[in-house]
Amino acid sequence: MKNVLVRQDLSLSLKFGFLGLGMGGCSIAYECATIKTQITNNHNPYTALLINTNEVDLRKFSEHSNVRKIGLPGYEKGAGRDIAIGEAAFKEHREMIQKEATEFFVDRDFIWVIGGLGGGTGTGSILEAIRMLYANGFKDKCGLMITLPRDNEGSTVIENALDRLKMLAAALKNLGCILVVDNQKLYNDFIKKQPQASISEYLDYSNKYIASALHEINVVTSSFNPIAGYHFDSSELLKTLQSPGLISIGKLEFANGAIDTANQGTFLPDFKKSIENGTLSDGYQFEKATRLAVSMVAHPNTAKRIFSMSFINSIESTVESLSPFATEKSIAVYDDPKGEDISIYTLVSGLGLPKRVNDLVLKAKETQDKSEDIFAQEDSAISALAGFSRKKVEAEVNTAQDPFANTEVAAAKLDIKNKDDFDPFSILNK
Ligand SMILES: Nc1nc2c(ncn2[C@@H]2O[C@H](COP(=O)(O)OP(=O)(O)OP(=O)(O)O)[C@@H](O)[C@H]2O)c(=O)[nH]1
Ligand SMILES: [Mg+2]
Repeated sequence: MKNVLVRQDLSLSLKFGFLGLGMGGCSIAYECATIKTQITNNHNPYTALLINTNEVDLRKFSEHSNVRKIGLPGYEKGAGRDIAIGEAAFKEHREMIQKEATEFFVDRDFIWVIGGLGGGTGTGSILEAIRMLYANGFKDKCGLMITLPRDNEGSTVIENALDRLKMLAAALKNLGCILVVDNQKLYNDFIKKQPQASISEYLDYSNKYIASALHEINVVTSSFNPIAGYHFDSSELLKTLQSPGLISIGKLEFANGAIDTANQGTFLPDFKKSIENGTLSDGYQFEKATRLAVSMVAHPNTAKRIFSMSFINSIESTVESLSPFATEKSIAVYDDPKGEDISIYTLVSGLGLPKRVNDLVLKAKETQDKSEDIFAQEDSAISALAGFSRKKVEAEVNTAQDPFANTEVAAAKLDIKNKDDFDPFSILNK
Protein backbone atom coordinates (compact mmCIF):
# COMPACT_ATOMS: atom_id res chain seq x y z
CA MET A 1 0.00 0.00 0.00
CA LYS A 2 1.42 3.33 -1.01
CA ASN A 3 1.49 6.61 0.90
CA VAL A 4 0.35 5.15 4.20
CA LEU A 5 2.04 7.96 6.04
CA VAL A 6 0.61 10.89 4.13
CA ARG A 7 -3.03 9.93 3.77
CA GLN A 8 -5.63 11.59 5.95
CA ASP A 9 -8.37 9.04 5.46
CA LEU A 10 -6.78 6.16 7.37
CA SER A 11 -7.48 5.04 10.89
CA LEU A 12 -5.69 2.76 13.30
CA SER A 13 -6.76 -0.48 14.91
CA LEU A 14 -4.75 -0.46 18.11
CA LYS A 15 -2.99 2.12 20.20
CA PHE A 16 0.50 0.73 20.47
CA GLY A 17 2.97 1.66 23.19
CA PHE A 18 6.65 0.73 22.80
CA LEU A 19 8.98 -0.02 25.68
CA GLY A 20 12.50 0.22 24.26
CA LEU A 21 15.35 -1.43 26.16
CA GLY A 22 19.01 -0.71 25.40
CA MET A 23 20.25 1.05 22.27
CA GLY A 24 18.63 -1.25 19.66
CA GLY A 25 15.34 -1.50 21.55
CA CYS A 26 15.20 2.27 22.06
CA SER A 27 16.06 3.00 18.42
CA ILE A 28 13.22 0.84 17.10
CA ALA A 29 10.75 2.13 19.72
CA TYR A 30 11.72 5.72 18.89
CA GLU A 31 11.26 5.11 15.17
CA CYS A 32 7.76 3.77 15.84
CA ALA A 33 6.91 6.77 18.00
CA THR A 34 8.05 9.19 15.32
CA ILE A 35 5.63 7.75 12.76
CA LYS A 36 3.46 10.65 11.76
CA THR A 37 -0.04 10.37 10.35
CA GLN A 38 -2.32 13.01 8.90
CA ILE A 39 -5.11 11.87 11.22
CA THR A 40 -6.53 14.80 13.18
CA ASN A 41 -5.78 14.53 16.91
CA ASN A 42 -3.62 11.52 16.24
CA HIS A 43 -0.61 12.82 14.37
CA ASN A 44 1.77 10.75 16.51
CA PRO A 45 -0.34 7.73 17.27
CA TYR A 46 2.26 5.69 19.15
CA THR A 47 4.14 6.32 22.36
CA ALA A 48 7.60 5.15 23.39
CA LEU A 49 9.29 4.77 26.75
CA LEU A 50 13.02 4.51 26.23
CA ILE A 51 15.17 2.84 28.87
CA ASN A 52 18.93 2.64 28.68
CA THR A 53 21.91 2.50 30.99
CA ASN A 54 24.05 4.50 28.61
CA GLU A 55 23.32 8.18 29.10
CA VAL A 56 25.02 9.33 25.90
CA ASP A 57 22.99 6.92 23.76
CA LEU A 58 19.77 8.09 25.38
CA ARG A 59 20.56 11.71 24.60
CA LYS A 60 20.60 10.92 20.86
CA PHE A 61 16.80 10.73 20.80
CA SER A 62 15.23 14.15 20.58
CA GLU A 63 12.41 15.23 22.86
CA HIS A 64 8.81 14.60 21.80
CA SER A 65 5.65 14.68 23.89
CA ASN A 66 4.95 11.04 23.02
CA VAL A 67 8.48 9.88 23.92
CA ARG A 68 9.78 9.53 27.45
CA LYS A 69 13.34 8.65 28.38
CA ILE A 70 14.54 6.87 31.50
CA GLY A 71 18.21 6.68 32.39
CA LEU A 72 19.39 4.27 35.05
CA PRO A 73 21.54 6.18 37.59
CA GLY A 74 24.64 4.34 38.68
CA TYR A 75 24.95 2.63 35.29
CA GLU A 76 25.42 5.68 33.06
CA LYS A 77 28.40 4.24 31.25
CA GLY A 78 26.40 1.32 29.86
CA ALA A 79 26.38 -2.39 30.58
CA GLY A 80 29.28 -3.20 28.22
CA ARG A 81 27.58 -6.30 26.79
CA ASP A 82 27.25 -7.82 30.26
CA ILE A 83 23.77 -9.30 30.73
CA ALA A 84 24.13 -9.42 34.51
CA ILE A 85 24.76 -5.67 34.66
CA GLY A 86 21.79 -4.94 32.39
CA GLU A 87 19.55 -7.06 34.57
CA ALA A 88 20.85 -5.53 37.82
CA ALA A 89 20.37 -2.00 36.46
CA PHE A 90 16.73 -2.67 35.62
CA LYS A 91 16.04 -4.44 38.93
CA GLU A 92 17.58 -1.63 40.93
CA HIS A 93 15.28 0.91 39.28
CA ARG A 94 12.27 -1.29 38.76
CA GLU A 95 9.95 0.72 41.01
CA MET A 96 10.67 3.96 39.24
CA ILE A 97 10.30 2.35 35.80
CA GLN A 98 7.07 0.68 36.87
CA LYS A 99 5.59 3.98 37.97
CA GLU A 100 6.53 5.69 34.72
CA ALA A 101 5.34 2.80 32.56
CA THR A 102 1.94 2.39 34.19
CA GLU A 103 1.27 6.13 33.93
CA PHE A 104 2.58 6.56 30.43
CA PHE A 105 0.93 3.47 28.92
CA VAL A 106 -2.41 3.88 30.71
CA ASP A 107 -4.52 4.21 27.53
CA ARG A 108 -2.57 1.76 25.35
CA ASP A 109 -4.23 -1.30 23.81
CA PHE A 110 -0.97 -3.19 23.36
CA ILE A 111 2.63 -2.73 24.50
CA TRP A 112 5.62 -3.97 22.54
CA VAL A 113 8.65 -4.67 24.71
CA ILE A 114 11.63 -4.23 22.38
CA GLY A 115 15.21 -5.35 22.85
CA GLY A 116 18.09 -5.93 20.47
CA LEU A 117 19.35 -9.31 21.65
CA GLY A 118 23.10 -9.48 22.08
CA GLY A 119 24.04 -6.49 24.24
CA GLY A 120 24.01 -6.09 28.02
CA THR A 121 21.21 -3.64 28.75
CA GLY A 122 18.39 -4.70 26.43
CA THR A 123 19.11 -8.42 26.64
CA GLY A 124 19.71 -8.34 30.40
CA SER A 125 16.57 -6.40 31.24
CA ILE A 126 14.05 -7.98 28.87
CA LEU A 127 12.77 -10.69 31.23
CA GLU A 128 12.49 -8.22 34.10
CA ALA A 129 10.59 -5.77 31.89
CA ILE A 130 8.04 -8.45 30.99
CA ARG A 131 7.70 -9.48 34.63
CA MET A 132 7.09 -5.87 35.59
CA LEU A 133 4.37 -5.36 32.96
CA TYR A 134 2.70 -8.66 33.77
CA ALA A 135 2.55 -7.73 37.43
CA ASN A 136 0.97 -4.38 36.63
CA GLY A 137 -2.08 -5.21 34.59
CA PHE A 138 -0.53 -5.56 31.14
CA LYS A 139 -0.47 -9.35 31.06
CA ASP A 140 -2.88 -9.69 28.16
CA LYS A 141 -1.67 -6.68 26.32
CA CYS A 142 1.98 -7.08 25.75
CA GLY A 143 4.19 -8.78 23.22
CA LEU A 144 7.86 -8.86 22.50
CA MET A 145 9.90 -7.60 19.61
CA ILE A 146 13.46 -8.87 19.56
CA THR A 147 16.26 -8.56 17.05
CA LEU A 148 18.61 -11.47 16.36
CA PRO A 149 22.25 -10.56 15.80
CA ARG A 150 24.09 -10.82 12.50
CA ASP A 151 26.70 -13.54 12.01
CA ASN A 152 29.66 -11.21 12.34
CA GLU A 153 28.82 -9.46 15.59
CA GLY A 154 31.15 -11.65 17.65
CA SER A 155 30.66 -14.58 19.99
CA THR A 156 29.75 -12.52 23.08
CA VAL A 157 26.82 -10.95 21.26
CA ILE A 158 25.62 -14.27 19.84
CA GLU A 159 25.99 -16.05 23.18
CA ASN A 160 24.17 -13.26 25.03
CA ALA A 161 21.32 -13.51 22.55
CA LEU A 162 21.12 -17.31 22.84
CA ASP A 163 21.28 -17.17 26.62
CA ARG A 164 18.10 -15.08 26.85
CA LEU A 165 16.41 -16.80 23.90
CA LYS A 166 16.71 -20.06 25.81
CA MET A 167 14.77 -18.54 28.70
CA LEU A 168 12.17 -16.99 26.41
CA ALA A 169 11.74 -20.32 24.61
CA ALA A 170 11.10 -22.09 27.92
CA ALA A 171 8.34 -19.58 28.73
CA LEU A 172 6.93 -19.31 25.21
CA LYS A 173 3.48 -20.61 26.09
CA ASN A 174 3.06 -18.08 28.89
CA LEU A 175 4.01 -15.05 26.87
CA GLY A 176 2.09 -13.07 24.24
CA CYS A 177 3.39 -12.98 20.68
CA ILE A 178 7.05 -12.58 19.86
CA LEU A 179 8.01 -10.74 16.70
CA VAL A 180 11.53 -11.56 15.58
CA VAL A 181 13.55 -9.15 13.50
CA ASP A 182 16.37 -11.07 11.87
CA ASN A 183 19.09 -8.46 11.45
CA GLN A 184 21.06 -10.75 9.12
CA LYS A 185 18.07 -11.09 6.79
CA LEU A 186 17.37 -7.37 6.66
CA TYR A 187 21.08 -6.69 6.28
CA ASN A 188 21.40 -9.11 3.33
CA ASP A 189 18.43 -7.45 1.61
CA PHE A 190 19.81 -3.99 2.28
CA ILE A 191 23.35 -4.68 1.12
CA LYS A 192 22.04 -5.96 -2.22
CA LYS A 193 20.24 -2.67 -2.76
CA GLN A 194 22.93 -0.38 -1.31
CA PRO A 195 26.34 -2.07 -1.32
CA GLN A 196 28.16 1.19 -0.46
CA ALA A 197 26.11 2.01 2.62
CA SER A 198 27.39 1.96 6.21
CA ILE A 199 26.18 -0.10 9.18
CA SER A 200 24.54 2.93 10.74
CA GLU A 201 22.63 3.57 7.50
CA TYR A 202 21.56 -0.06 7.58
CA LEU A 203 20.34 0.23 11.19
CA ASP A 204 18.41 3.38 10.34
CA TYR A 205 16.85 1.68 7.32
CA SER A 206 15.98 -1.42 9.37
CA ASN A 207 14.28 0.60 12.10
CA LYS A 208 12.14 2.53 9.64
CA TYR A 209 11.28 -0.70 7.84
CA ILE A 210 10.23 -2.41 11.08
CA ALA A 211 8.14 0.58 12.20
CA SER A 212 6.28 0.85 8.90
CA ALA A 213 5.65 -2.92 8.68
CA LEU A 214 3.90 -2.81 12.04
CA HIS A 215 2.08 0.42 11.28
CA GLU A 216 0.71 -0.89 7.98
CA ILE A 217 -0.74 -3.99 9.63
CA ASN A 218 -2.38 -1.69 12.17
CA VAL A 219 -3.83 0.54 9.44
CA VAL A 220 -5.06 -2.18 7.08
CA THR A 221 -7.24 -3.77 9.73
CA SER A 222 -9.21 -0.63 10.36
CA SER A 223 -9.25 1.76 7.41
CA PHE A 224 -11.19 0.15 4.57
CA ASN A 225 -14.59 -1.23 3.72
CA PRO A 226 -14.69 -5.00 3.85
CA ILE A 227 -16.08 -6.64 0.74
CA ALA A 228 -17.50 -10.16 0.86
CA GLY A 229 -18.62 -9.82 4.44
CA TYR A 230 -15.65 -10.91 6.50
CA HIS A 231 -13.62 -8.29 8.33
CA PHE A 232 -10.39 -8.99 10.18
CA ASP A 233 -10.94 -6.17 12.63
CA SER A 234 -9.16 -4.59 15.59
CA SER A 235 -10.34 -7.20 18.06
CA GLU A 236 -9.11 -9.99 15.77
CA LEU A 237 -5.77 -8.24 15.49
CA LEU A 238 -5.54 -7.95 19.26
CA LYS A 239 -6.39 -11.65 19.67
CA THR A 240 -3.69 -12.54 17.16
CA LEU A 241 -1.12 -10.48 19.04
CA GLN A 242 -2.17 -12.07 22.33
CA SER A 243 -1.59 -15.58 20.96
CA PRO A 244 1.51 -17.19 22.45
CA GLY A 245 4.31 -18.11 20.09
CA LEU A 246 6.16 -16.40 17.32
CA ILE A 247 4.37 -14.17 14.88
CA SER A 248 5.33 -13.58 11.26
CA ILE A 249 4.29 -10.73 8.99
CA GLY A 250 4.16 -11.08 5.20
CA LYS A 251 3.54 -8.42 2.60
CA LEU A 252 3.07 -8.55 -1.14
CA GLU A 253 2.26 -5.91 -3.70
CA PHE A 254 1.07 -6.32 -7.29
CA ALA A 255 0.56 -3.63 -9.90
CA ASN A 256 -3.13 -3.30 -10.77
CA GLY A 257 -2.88 -5.19 -14.06
CA ALA A 258 -0.43 -7.85 -12.93
CA ILE A 259 -2.90 -10.52 -11.84
CA ASP A 260 -4.84 -12.74 -14.25
CA THR A 261 -7.30 -14.62 -12.11
CA ALA A 262 -7.67 -17.34 -14.75
CA ASN A 263 -3.94 -17.97 -14.48
CA GLN A 264 -2.96 -18.88 -10.93
CA GLY A 265 0.71 -18.73 -11.84
CA THR A 266 0.40 -14.93 -11.98
CA PHE A 267 -0.22 -14.64 -8.25
CA LEU A 268 -0.27 -17.89 -6.25
CA PRO A 269 3.47 -18.74 -6.15
CA ASP A 270 4.26 -15.14 -5.13
CA PHE A 271 1.59 -15.23 -2.46
CA LYS A 272 3.02 -18.41 -0.94
CA LYS A 273 6.54 -16.99 -1.10
CA SER A 274 5.49 -13.78 0.62
CA ILE A 275 4.31 -15.80 3.63
CA GLU A 276 7.39 -18.03 3.66
CA ASN A 277 9.87 -15.19 3.17
CA GLY A 278 8.30 -12.97 5.83
CA THR A 279 8.94 -9.27 6.11
CA LEU A 280 11.17 -9.30 9.19
CA SER A 281 12.23 -12.94 9.61
CA ASP A 282 11.77 -16.30 7.90
CA GLY A 283 12.41 -20.01 8.36
CA TYR A 284 9.24 -20.88 10.30
CA GLN A 285 7.39 -24.17 10.34
CA PHE A 286 4.05 -22.86 9.18
CA GLU A 287 2.29 -26.20 9.84
CA LYS A 288 2.46 -25.26 13.52
CA ALA A 289 0.60 -21.97 13.17
CA THR A 290 -2.45 -21.49 15.37
CA ARG A 291 -3.88 -18.50 13.50
CA LEU A 292 -3.45 -17.11 10.04
CA ALA A 293 -5.01 -13.96 8.67
CA VAL A 294 -4.84 -12.61 5.13
CA SER A 295 -5.95 -9.06 4.38
CA MET A 296 -6.14 -7.96 0.74
CA VAL A 297 -6.70 -4.40 -0.41
CA ALA A 298 -7.31 -3.02 -3.91
CA HIS A 299 -9.02 -0.17 -5.73
CA PRO A 300 -12.79 -0.93 -6.03
CA ASN A 301 -12.54 -1.54 -9.80
CA THR A 302 -9.61 -3.91 -9.41
CA ALA A 303 -11.25 -5.50 -6.39
CA LYS A 304 -14.37 -6.22 -8.44
CA ARG A 305 -12.26 -7.85 -11.16
CA ILE A 306 -9.91 -9.85 -8.95
CA PHE A 307 -11.54 -10.85 -5.71
CA SER A 308 -13.78 -13.48 -7.28
CA MET A 309 -14.82 -16.68 -5.52
CA SER A 310 -12.30 -18.72 -7.47
CA PHE A 311 -9.48 -16.30 -6.55
CA ILE A 312 -10.37 -16.36 -2.85
CA ASN A 313 -10.71 -20.11 -3.06
CA SER A 314 -7.16 -20.48 -4.43
CA ILE A 315 -5.83 -18.25 -1.64
CA GLU A 316 -7.75 -20.32 0.93
CA SER A 317 -6.33 -23.56 -0.46
CA THR A 318 -2.79 -22.19 -0.24
CA VAL A 319 -3.35 -21.15 3.37
CA GLU A 320 -4.85 -24.57 4.09
CA SER A 321 -1.84 -26.38 2.68
CA LEU A 322 0.62 -24.18 4.59
CA SER A 323 -1.10 -24.22 7.97
CA PRO A 324 -3.63 -27.06 8.09
CA PHE A 325 -3.94 -27.00 11.89
CA ALA A 326 -4.54 -23.30 12.40
CA THR A 327 -7.77 -22.96 14.33
CA GLU A 328 -8.55 -19.55 12.85
CA LYS A 329 -7.96 -18.78 9.20
CA SER A 330 -9.37 -15.57 7.92
CA ILE A 331 -9.29 -14.09 4.46
CA ALA A 332 -10.53 -10.51 4.39
CA VAL A 333 -10.83 -8.33 1.29
CA TYR A 334 -11.19 -4.58 1.28
CA ASP A 335 -11.62 -1.89 -1.27
CA ASP A 336 -9.62 1.28 -1.06
CA PRO A 337 -10.91 4.07 -3.32
CA LYS A 338 -7.42 5.57 -3.35
CA GLY A 339 -5.67 2.23 -3.85
CA GLU A 340 -2.94 2.32 -6.48
CA ASP A 341 -1.97 -1.35 -6.32
CA ILE A 342 -3.06 -4.68 -4.90
CA SER A 343 -1.65 -5.26 -1.42
CA ILE A 344 -1.77 -8.53 0.42
CA TYR A 345 -0.80 -8.72 4.10
CA THR A 346 -0.51 -11.90 6.12
CA LEU A 347 -0.17 -12.38 9.83
CA VAL A 348 0.66 -15.85 11.12
CA SER A 349 0.78 -16.55 14.85
CA GLY A 350 1.50 -19.40 17.25
CA LEU A 351 4.74 -20.34 15.49
CA GLY A 352 7.89 -21.89 16.94
CA LEU A 353 11.29 -20.22 16.82
CA PRO A 354 12.68 -19.53 13.34
CA LYS A 355 15.51 -21.54 11.77
CA ARG A 356 17.84 -18.58 12.22
CA VAL A 357 18.07 -19.54 15.91
CA ASN A 358 19.44 -22.99 14.93
CA ASP A 359 21.95 -21.24 12.68
CA LEU A 360 23.09 -19.01 15.53
CA VAL A 361 23.46 -22.00 17.88
CA LEU A 362 25.56 -23.78 15.25
CA LYS A 363 27.63 -20.66 14.70
CA ALA A 364 28.23 -20.25 18.46
CA LYS A 365 29.22 -23.92 18.88
CA GLU A 366 31.50 -23.81 15.87
CA THR A 367 33.23 -20.70 17.20
CA GLN A 368 33.60 -22.27 20.66
CA ASP A 369 35.14 -25.45 19.18
CA LYS A 370 37.44 -23.54 16.88
CA SER A 371 38.65 -21.21 19.62
CA GLU A 372 39.33 -24.16 21.94
CA ASP A 373 41.42 -25.74 19.19
CA ILE A 374 43.29 -22.57 18.44
CA PHE A 375 44.07 -21.77 22.09
CA ALA A 376 45.08 -25.37 22.80
CA GLN A 377 47.70 -25.18 20.09
CA GLU A 378 51.05 -23.91 21.23
CA ASP A 379 51.75 -20.56 19.68
CA SER A 380 54.37 -21.26 17.03
CA ALA A 381 56.20 -18.02 17.74
CA ILE A 382 56.43 -18.89 21.44
CA SER A 383 57.85 -22.35 20.71
CA ALA A 384 60.28 -20.80 18.22
CA LEU A 385 61.39 -18.38 20.94
CA ALA A 386 61.83 -21.24 23.42
CA GLY A 387 64.33 -22.81 21.06
CA PHE A 388 66.26 -19.61 20.75
CA SER A 389 69.14 -18.44 22.93
CA ARG A 390 71.23 -15.44 22.26
CA LYS A 391 74.83 -15.56 21.38
CA LYS A 392 77.05 -15.39 24.49
CA VAL A 393 77.73 -11.73 25.21
CA GLU A 394 81.21 -10.74 26.31
CA ALA A 395 81.18 -10.66 30.12
CA GLU A 396 83.08 -7.44 30.24
CA VAL A 397 81.74 -4.39 28.49
CA ASN A 398 84.26 -2.51 26.55
CA THR A 399 85.65 -0.11 29.13
CA ALA A 400 87.51 1.79 26.49
CA GLN A 401 84.21 3.33 25.37
CA ASP A 402 82.64 3.80 28.81
CA PRO A 403 84.85 3.78 31.86
CA PHE A 404 81.90 3.18 34.20
CA ALA A 405 80.23 0.56 32.10
CA ASN A 406 81.02 -2.38 34.31
CA THR A 407 79.93 -0.67 37.49
CA GLU A 408 76.58 0.26 35.96
CA VAL A 409 75.91 -3.23 34.71
CA ALA A 410 76.62 -4.54 38.19
CA ALA A 411 74.41 -1.94 39.86
CA ALA A 412 71.56 -2.59 37.48
CA LYS A 413 71.76 -6.28 38.23
CA LEU A 414 71.54 -5.57 41.95
CA ASP A 415 68.61 -3.27 41.40
CA ILE A 416 66.64 -5.88 39.48
CA LYS A 417 67.14 -8.30 42.34
CA ASN A 418 65.76 -5.83 44.87
CA LYS A 419 62.76 -5.04 42.73
CA ASP A 420 62.08 -8.67 41.97
CA ASP A 421 58.61 -8.72 43.52
CA PHE A 422 57.33 -5.80 41.50
CA ASP A 423 58.74 -6.81 38.19
CA PRO A 424 56.31 -8.29 35.66
CA PHE A 425 59.21 -10.14 34.10
CA SER A 426 60.56 -11.49 37.40
CA ILE A 427 59.65 -14.97 36.25
CA LEU A 428 62.55 -14.70 33.82
CA ASN A 429 65.03 -14.41 36.67
CA LYS A 430 63.83 -17.53 38.50
N1 LIG B 1 17.54 -3.55 13.86
C1 LIG B 1 18.37 -2.95 14.73
N2 LIG B 1 19.15 -3.70 15.52
C2 LIG B 1 19.98 -3.08 16.38
C3 LIG B 1 20.07 -1.66 16.47
N3 LIG B 1 21.00 -1.34 17.40
C4 LIG B 1 21.47 -2.51 17.87
N4 LIG B 1 20.86 -3.56 17.27
C5 LIG B 1 21.05 -4.99 17.57
O1 LIG B 1 20.94 -5.14 18.97
C6 LIG B 1 22.03 -5.83 19.51
C7 LIG B 1 22.35 -5.29 20.90
O2 LIG B 1 22.94 -4.01 20.79
P1 LIG B 1 22.51 -2.77 21.69
O3 LIG B 1 21.03 -2.62 21.69
O4 LIG B 1 23.32 -1.60 21.23
O5 LIG B 1 22.99 -3.25 23.13
P2 LIG B 1 22.49 -2.69 24.53
O6 LIG B 1 21.24 -3.36 24.92
O7 LIG B 1 22.49 -1.19 24.50
O8 LIG B 1 23.61 -3.26 25.50
P3 LIG B 1 24.95 -2.60 26.11
O9 LIG B 1 25.37 -1.50 25.19
O10 LIG B 1 25.89 -3.74 26.17
O11 LIG B 1 24.57 -2.12 27.44
C8 LIG B 1 23.14 -5.61 18.50
O12 LIG B 1 24.03 -6.67 18.57
C9 LIG B 1 22.42 -5.51 17.17
O13 LIG B 1 22.27 -6.78 16.58
C10 LIG B 1 19.21 -0.89 15.63
O14 LIG B 1 19.20 0.35 15.64
N5 LIG B 1 18.38 -1.60 14.79
MG1 LIG C 1 24.12 0.14 24.83
